[in-house]
Amino acid sequence: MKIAVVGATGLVGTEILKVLAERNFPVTEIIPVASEKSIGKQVEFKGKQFTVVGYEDAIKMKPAVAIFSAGGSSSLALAPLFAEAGIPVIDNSSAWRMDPTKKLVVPEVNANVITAEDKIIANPNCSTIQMVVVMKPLHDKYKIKRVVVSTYQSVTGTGKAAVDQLFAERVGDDSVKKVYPHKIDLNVLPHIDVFLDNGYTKEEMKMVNETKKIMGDDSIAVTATTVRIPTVGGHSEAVNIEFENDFDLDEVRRLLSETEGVIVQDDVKNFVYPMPINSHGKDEVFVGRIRRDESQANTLNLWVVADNLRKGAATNAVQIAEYMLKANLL
Ligand code: 2RA
Repeated sequence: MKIAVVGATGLVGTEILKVLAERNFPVTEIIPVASEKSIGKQVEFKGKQFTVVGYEDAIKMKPAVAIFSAGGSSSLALAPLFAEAGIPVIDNSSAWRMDPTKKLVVPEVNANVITAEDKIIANPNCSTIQMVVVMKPLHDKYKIKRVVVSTYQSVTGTGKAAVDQLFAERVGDDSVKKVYPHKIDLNVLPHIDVFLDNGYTKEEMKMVNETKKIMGDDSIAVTATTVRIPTVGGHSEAVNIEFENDFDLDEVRRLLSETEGVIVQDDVKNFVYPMPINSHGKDEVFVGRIRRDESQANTLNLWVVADNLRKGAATNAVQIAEYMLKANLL
């Protein structure tokens, strides 16, 4: 089947191509789509070269699905054009996520909400995805009341220019464009995306609002502090979860280890816990430091790590396409 990747030359677009190839999605032809300046460039997929085209040509080529990672404004403008031509869109930007007419999907949690009427499906924010994959089995069993999350996010979440800034600072090169308002190497920025009137950042409010929508439960209280750290391998999160009901720690470990897409790494005696350096390039969500919060009843502490370009973006989008294919929706 023909697959269009819109934003094919960016960090996430490149990862989408890798994930499609690795997971053997039944691709007959890749249609790489990018902005004017990249049209005509070559993109490699499974050893073959494909030429980057503009969106109008891509629509004419009638792909079975278009996976978008081209930023919010491109998505707002272009996704409806694909959808109107009957091409389902899976969109990585924040443009459609909180639109009540659009589904926001993490396949392990709520793939079943997708119907044949859905022509634009939203992929959630990276930091939200890895958290809800772990929350879902625990919510089903013990009912979550409140989540307090602090994130430690990779510069890859900002894009290639941020990776360049980090490595340039590391070698004392001052010539690159700065994408953060401060130095990022040897530093920590309690600031991801723009600040809002309530004092939170947009990234923090994404974690609050998207979590409720994906879990289909507005009663779950969430508060977040999102932080950028000088790493590239993935996002890490300290997650504190208060349940309605008490839990058994061994059962929590068992539930998580039986959850699709989750790998438990929790053997502190041998210093085994998830780290972004190990999640890099992997599709799963890693969880460890599983322990009771001794300061409050029915409350659990977890450390959750995933490659934000993979499960946090490309892998999740490809998994949505896989689900749609299996459900005869493509
Ligand atoms: C970040 N959440 O890490 C963003 C990327 N979508 O900045």
